[in-house]
Amino acid sequence: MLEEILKGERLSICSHGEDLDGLLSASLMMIVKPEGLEIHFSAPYEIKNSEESYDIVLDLPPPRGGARVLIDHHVSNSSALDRVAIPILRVDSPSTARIVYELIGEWEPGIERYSEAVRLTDEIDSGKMDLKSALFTSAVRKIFKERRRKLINVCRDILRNPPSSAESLIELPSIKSEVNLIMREYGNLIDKILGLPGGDSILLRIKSYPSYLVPIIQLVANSYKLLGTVTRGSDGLLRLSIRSRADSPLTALQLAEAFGGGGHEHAAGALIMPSSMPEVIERIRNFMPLEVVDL
Ligand SMILES: [Mn+2]
Repeated sequence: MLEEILKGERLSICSHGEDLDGLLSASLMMIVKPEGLEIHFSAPYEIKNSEESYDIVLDLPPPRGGARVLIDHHVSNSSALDRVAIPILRVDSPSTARIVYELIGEWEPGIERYSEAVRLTDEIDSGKMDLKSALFTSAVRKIFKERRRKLINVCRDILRNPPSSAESLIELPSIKSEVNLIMREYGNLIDKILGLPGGDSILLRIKSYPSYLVPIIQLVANSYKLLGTVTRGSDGLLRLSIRSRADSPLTALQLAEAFGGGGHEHAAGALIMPSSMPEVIERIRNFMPLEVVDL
């Protein structure tokens, strides 16, 4: 089926531009269709209300404008499938890249070269982050924010040197210089984050740092049952990003959905009005003690 659609002369693709899953998913499509592919990158909060339409949407909610094919693994996107002609939503898949890999593998055996990269993506997308993979993800978000078109270079690097470890991710040429910049400028913040003591739950309000550092800041998630980070977008709205552990009395998804957001059970997010912050704090405190820290 996907093979048939890929035979079209020109295809527009929109993939998640903020993480390895979206980038590897787009990269795998570039292998089976080296010509005639128009690749866009977006983020869930952005594409959700977009009137654009695409042939294939990867690892994102479908836009209002619709899509021919959606390939995704986010359970929260199951509510907008009426926007899609052919939805391929596998919520049990650890990554969207794995779904793409399996679909393409049906007729393209050469794809096996990327099996290790897909396994690495499974791990990272399921929340198994270490400092190196967090640095990679922060660098990707920095590029997404500052020079989005350059993400295609990261895809090319991934195809040239399929990464099999977090170490190899930060060695990709298009990523390495960004990681060095982040380390130089924000080394102190990184040390401070890694030194937080741990506890029930924590809400970090990030005011004086760029939001692309969130993946690094979220490294403390393992030390708390629930961790929320709040950043302010240029539109004045707050982006709440949540991680929860299996022992949390409130899951990330439950909290996100209470404020109109979505995602995975233990990794979710929502876009909220600044005036909703007290409500977020109160809702968490109904379940467990919460520490609020401004960074
Ligand atoms: Mn994903």
